Order: sequence, then C-alpha cells, then structure tokens
Amino acid sequence: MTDKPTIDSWKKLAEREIKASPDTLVWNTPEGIDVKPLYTADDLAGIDNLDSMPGLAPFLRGPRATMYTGRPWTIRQYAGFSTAEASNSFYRKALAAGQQGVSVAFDLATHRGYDSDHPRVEGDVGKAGVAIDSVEDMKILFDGIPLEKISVSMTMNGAVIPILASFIVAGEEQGVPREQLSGTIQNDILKEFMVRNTYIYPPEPSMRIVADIIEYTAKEMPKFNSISISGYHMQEAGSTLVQELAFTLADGREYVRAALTKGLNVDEFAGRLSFFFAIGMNFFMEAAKLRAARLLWSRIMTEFEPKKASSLMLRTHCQTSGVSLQEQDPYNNIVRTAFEAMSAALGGTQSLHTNSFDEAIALPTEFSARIARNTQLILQHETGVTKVVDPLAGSYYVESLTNDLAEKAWALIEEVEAMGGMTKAVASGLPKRMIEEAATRRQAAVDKGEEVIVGVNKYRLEEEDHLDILEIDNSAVRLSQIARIERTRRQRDPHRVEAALAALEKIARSGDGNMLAAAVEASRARATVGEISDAMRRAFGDHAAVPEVVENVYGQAYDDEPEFQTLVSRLEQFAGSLGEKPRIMVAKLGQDGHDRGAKIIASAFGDIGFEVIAGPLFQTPGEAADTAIAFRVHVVGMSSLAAGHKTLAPQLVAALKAKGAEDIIVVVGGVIPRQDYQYLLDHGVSAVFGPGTNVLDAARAVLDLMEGKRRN
Ligand code: DCA
Repeated sequence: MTDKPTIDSWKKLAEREIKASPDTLVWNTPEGIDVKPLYTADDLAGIDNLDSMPGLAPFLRGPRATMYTGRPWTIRQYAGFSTAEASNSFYRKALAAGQQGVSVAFDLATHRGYDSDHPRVEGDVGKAGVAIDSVEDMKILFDGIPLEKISVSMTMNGAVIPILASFIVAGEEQGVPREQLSGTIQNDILKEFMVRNTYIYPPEPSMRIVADIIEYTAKEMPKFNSISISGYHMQEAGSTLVQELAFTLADGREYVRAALTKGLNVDEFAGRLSFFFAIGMNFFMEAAKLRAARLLWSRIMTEFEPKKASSLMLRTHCQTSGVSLQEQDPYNNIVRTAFEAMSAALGGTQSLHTNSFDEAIALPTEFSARIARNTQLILQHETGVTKVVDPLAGSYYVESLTNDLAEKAWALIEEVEAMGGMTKAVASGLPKRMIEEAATRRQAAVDKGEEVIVGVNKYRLEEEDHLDILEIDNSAVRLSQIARIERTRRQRDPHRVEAALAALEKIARSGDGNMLAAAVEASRARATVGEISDAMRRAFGDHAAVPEVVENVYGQAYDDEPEFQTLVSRLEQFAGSLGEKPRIMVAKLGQDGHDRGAKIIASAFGDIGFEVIAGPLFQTPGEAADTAIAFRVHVVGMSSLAAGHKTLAPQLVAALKAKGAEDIIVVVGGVIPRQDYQYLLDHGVSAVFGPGTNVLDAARAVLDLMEGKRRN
C-alpha cells in the first residue's frame, strides 16, 4: 500500500528530479507575488469567499448569475481613423461581420479639444483615430447605425464634454432620444494625469467635469454608463497588475465621492459606473485580477451604504495588451492576443477588444482587424468557454492568486487613502512614479533577456517578413476637415452659438449648473469641439505637467554587469574629451501624450551618464527646437507613438536649422514602421529606433553619432 501523498513527499521527489530544492523554482513576479511551482488544498486555508455565487455580492465569480451561459461578452472592437466617413464604413462592415458594439477611437487633436484647423495639431489630425470637429462629423460617424440598438463606447477624457454633447445631439437628430442611448463614455481623468496625458484642464475642474457627466447621465440617460474607470493605460505604461488594480479602484472611489458632492444618491449612479482593464500575458494572474477587482470593488462600495445590490457590482470591459505586441515577427501577436482574450473570458469580462497583430506598428488593416474579431468569435462559438460560469473557481492556484492580488492591492488602496485619496495621491506624483519605476525595471529585464519575448530578445528572425500596413494621408484628412468646419461655421447662427458658449463659460466659472447640459445646447447650435473646449479653457486654464524622470532603476538592474559598465566608461571618456556631460533632450511633439517610451529612455540614459532634459509634452517642432537650443543639447531624441513622425520630425530638423542649430543631432524612436525609416533619414534624422530596440543598443548608437560628429 502506498502512503497518502503529502507536500513533503512531493518536495523530495521534485528535488530528485531537478537536483535542487524546488524553492529554486519559485517565480518572483513584478507584483511581489512569489508563484510556487505547486499549489495544493492547503493553499486555500483562510481564503474567504470560496463559496460565493455569481450574480450575488461580492460578485467575485461574476456580476451575472448565468454569465456567458446566458449571454456572452460583447465583442467591442476599438477603432476609428481618418475621417468620419471612413470610420463609419469600417463600423458598418464590422457590425455586419459579427462585432456587437461600437467603440470609437478619436484622433489626438479631438482628445485635446482642438479643431482640425488649429495650428498646434497639424501632425495629429486623423492619425490614431477619427477627427471629430462638430456634431456634423458625429452624425456622419453614426450614419446608418441605429443608436437605439447598438451600444457605443467613446474613449474620451479631455474633450469629454463637447464629444458627449455632440453624440447626444447626433442621436436626437437621428430620432433617438437621449434616454434610449446606450453605451459608455470613458470620462476617467485621474488616469490621464497619471499615465495617458490627454487631459486639457487642471485636476480640480477636471473632476468637476466628471461629476457633471455622472449627474447628467444619471438623470437623463439611464442606459448609458457614465464612466469607464480605466486601469488599461496604467498597465500599458508599465504598471504591475497590483498597481493597475489598486489605482483603478482607488480612482473609482474618488469618482463616487465626486458624484456625491452633486447631491446624488449613490444608488442613482453606482450601477452605471463601469471599468476597463488590460489583459497581458500573465495568463492566470490576469484572470485572477478580474475576480479580485470585483471582490474589492464591492468592498469599497459597501462603505457608501447603497441599497441596491447592483451598486456593488463591478462590470468591466477589457482589452488585450498593446505593449505585449511586438514589431518583430508580428504574426506572433495573433497568438499572444488569443491567449490574452481567453484569459479575459476566464476572468469574466463583460466586453472585450482584441488587438490586431499589426497594432505595434500602425492602425489595423481590414485584414488584421478581421483576424482580431474572429479571435473572439472563435472563442465564443468553438471553444466551449462560454458554457460554464467562472470555470477557474476552486483552482488552488487561481484562488490563491485572487486572494494574493486582492490583499496586495488593498494594502496599496489603503496607502492612497492615507494620503487623502487618489486626487491627492496623483498630485503628489506617487502613483506615476511607482508605475514609471515598474516600467523601467521591466525594460531592464527585457533588455537583459531575463524576460523572454519570442522573436524579440530570443528566437529573433534573421530577416523580418514584409508587412503591408495602413497608412493615413493626414494632410488630405486635414484639408477635408477644415472645409467641413468652414461650411458649418458659415451655415450656423452666430448669435445662438455665442450665447450658448457664454452660458457654458458662466457655469464653468461659477460651478452653478451642469456643463454637459450647457454644451448640448452649444452643440445643437453647431459650436465646434474646439470652441466648446475653449469656453471652458477660458474659465479653467490649461494643465501643464512638470516632467519628472526616475533615477537609478535601470542602472541598478544592471548592477556591475560588464556590458553596462563598458558603456558607462565609454560615455565618461567621451564626456572628458567634450569637457562636459553629453546632453540629450527627450522630446514629445504634437498632441501625442504617450510618454512611456520617452520616460524609460530618459531614465535609462540618465543612469548611463547622459545629462537628460525631459522636454514638456505637446510641444510644436519650433518650441522643441527652442528648448533644445536653450539647454545647449547635443542630441534631441524625439519619441513618437501616435504616427505623427513623418510630419513632425522633418519640421523639427528644419526648425533647428532655421535657428542655426543644425549641429544638434536628431534621432527618432517609438512606433515607427520600417517603411518610414528611409523617409526620416532622408529628412535629416540621424537614426531611427523602432519598437523592441534594446536601450543599451540605442545609447551606444547615439554615442557613436556624437563621436562621429566630433571627429568631423
Ligand atoms: N443575462 C441577462 N442579461 C445579461 C446577461 C446575462 N447573462 N449578461 C448581460 N446582460 C445584459 C446586461 O444587463 C446589459 O443590459 P443593461 O445595460 O440593461 O443592464 C446588456 O445585457 C449588455 O451587457 P453588458 O454586460 O452590460 O455589456 P455591454 O453593454 O457591452 O457593457 C460595460 C459593458 C463594461 C458595462 C460597458 O461599460 C462597456 O461597453 N465598456 C466598453 C468601454 C470601451 O469600449 N472602452 C474602449 C477602450
């Protein structure tokens, strides 16, 4: 007879197999959770809620009793490019091919409240999303899409008032009253200050905007989700899953408090708060994250003493991870996305976007978008994952992970609370700094090959296959948008526009009234997105962030490793010959606020020994040239993630030249398709660093360029 198997007998066996202690197999994750090679029933001891039920508080196992067995998640692909016409045709085709909800991506000019004819946005119009200047564009965007049936999600935070207003008016003019409109507006400004940077106004009035929208939708639009509290962009910026979980839920708590200041009862709006998480490659941990999120949200909401059970319920959209996509060997991204989508489904998401495989490089083509959509259709129809509610429940490992994540995130939520809540924490810069440190640490792990990415730092192809990508002719989009704005301005009643904008500005200044209600009237009168934003700008001013750079994280990860030290000494030698530290300015141009790459470069280059000047966000090429000259930099490193590089980089080179500073070397990094390298090199750029570049390689190349310049 054999003895009852125990953990000790397993350990002995394991030790014999690997000729080392099984403790050496523990995986230390960035979350600070040490994942063991084996979980057993013992790991469930002391864990609460193992016997909870889906559809019942605390909703750990899902917000619905039947979950996907009753109705699968919504396939909601985030898309939008160039003009309203082009995006509308894309949506209609996608809906006919099985997509179930629309999700609009706006261009960065719209996000930041500028009309397409504004001189600051020349490189941004129609790139990375659709350009919307007024209700006229919005009507075209939804032409032939029945807004009483199809739910529409809009990723908008900065210019959220004019965009939601013009959506409401587009609905009205399509014959759909606002109480019938269903969908979601992102309206999550706190994470913009933390990571995404498409804010317009300072934090305090921005929070008032959030509260006004919650109030308006609670009273007037019962089917509309007033906010999508988003952790997605935190993970994209490099956060750990614990940080994503904690900061998102802490943001949610802050929004509830803001809404309560409008005199609402918590049950009037809590059921229409929604969430948005990223799903990366840590398969089981991501599924556990969604389970932990539901548990913690119901804990947080209990504090507000709601009467309705639905007020405790966390409903979420998920998107597969953009940063997990790679430029190298890009078809691998299809596989990555499929695993992430499966994890989101196992975690119990309500709605899902699956990325297209070419999104590390450009906007999706129809072909890549079809594969992304079909990934979800196959999951729903062919794999059987929809047939059982919360199928991972009871797994020793997943229940332990759920519990560990919940505990760690709760500790961080309490830390934020001790600081006075998320608005104060954001103002202190702590969450941003923590995320940037995590991002830099991860970059070092990838650069060192400790974290394997197939096709990038291991199994790299000798030669990459050619990939056809979508290219937007931004100047044509801009001209057609400008023509439509001019037509709209000609045809409207200027007195009505002026009166509506003045009324909005008055509410913005006084706090007496609802800004969205006033903007709906302005939008009916054909005030543009830029004009409505400007009315509030006059009251609130613009927010200007001071860029900070983390130190000693990248360098520390390398410690005394020879590869790193050789570079540091080479740089020291060069500095000696130069008589000063080489200076590099990391520049962000146009409305592209995605600064993860810029921050990592700034931080790593600083640790290597460069003097780094972190340029402010949203500069024009001329302004960036002025900063570069003022700081007497040797190199400008322009980071571009939003497809503006072909317009903005040549303009930067030209601006430097015009100001007599052609000596300053310009390099460009970020999401730059290979097809564009030569164009940039032909226009005065000295080197291009695409996605997946090892930071030490980039630093070596910049040093080569500086040495070369000095020799000539
Ligand atoms: N049995 C019966 N009814 C169900 C079931 C079920 N098993 N599952 C869902 N439903 C109902 C829901 O109650 C809902 O109706 P309601 O709005 O009247 O309550 C309807 O079916 C739609 O389902 P839901 O799960 O709410 O899915 P979505 O409408 O897609 O909303 C949500 C998902 C996360 C709440 C929303 O905020 C969203 O779509 N976010 C997307 C954000 C986004 O796209 N961001 C872009 C980056």
